[in-house]
Amino acid sequence: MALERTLILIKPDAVQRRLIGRVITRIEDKGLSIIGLKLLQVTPEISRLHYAEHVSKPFYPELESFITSGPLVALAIEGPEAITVMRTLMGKTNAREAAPGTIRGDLGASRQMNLIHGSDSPESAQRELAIYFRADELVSAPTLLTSVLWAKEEQ
Ligand code: IDP
Ligand code: MG
Repeated sequence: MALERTLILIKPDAVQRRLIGRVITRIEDKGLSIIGLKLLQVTPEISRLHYAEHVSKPFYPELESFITSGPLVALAIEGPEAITVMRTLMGKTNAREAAPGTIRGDLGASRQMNLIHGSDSPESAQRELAIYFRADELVSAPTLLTSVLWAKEEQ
């Protein structure tokens, strides 16, 4: 099973709503490791880099003004199949349609202000992590819990 890294953003709506702790708790509860963490203000330049696939879409101007509207928290998360595990934990893009039990499903009701970003593939994860973190800002340490969180072949 692949040990993966993924980029998570706790978006400005969640920061404004004082939900940083609750979102991080859900990630920690799942057993994933935080290997990088910072609070920052995204600039229009970073937004265009990050959302390169959406820049030409009609909703991009709104998305840029939302993602640059205030501080956000960037997290580098590591664990077995962390990319898919995080996408499942986040729920569907439109928080109104996201299942109860997911972060978006429980905490939001908007398609745009949907609290959290998570990379959608290994290629995106690598590309996006490099936007927010230098290699020396990531600290991956084995957790003592590994043997009680995952079977040998899952680690
Ligand atoms: P994802 O965040 O679930 O991967 P994407 O389709 O990659 O969803 O869209 C990126 C972000 O752009 C979404 O999380 C959401 O904040 C915003 N967004 C997506 N679709 C729309 C839309 O149709 N209108 C407004 N904002 C949107
Ligand atoms: Mg996406």
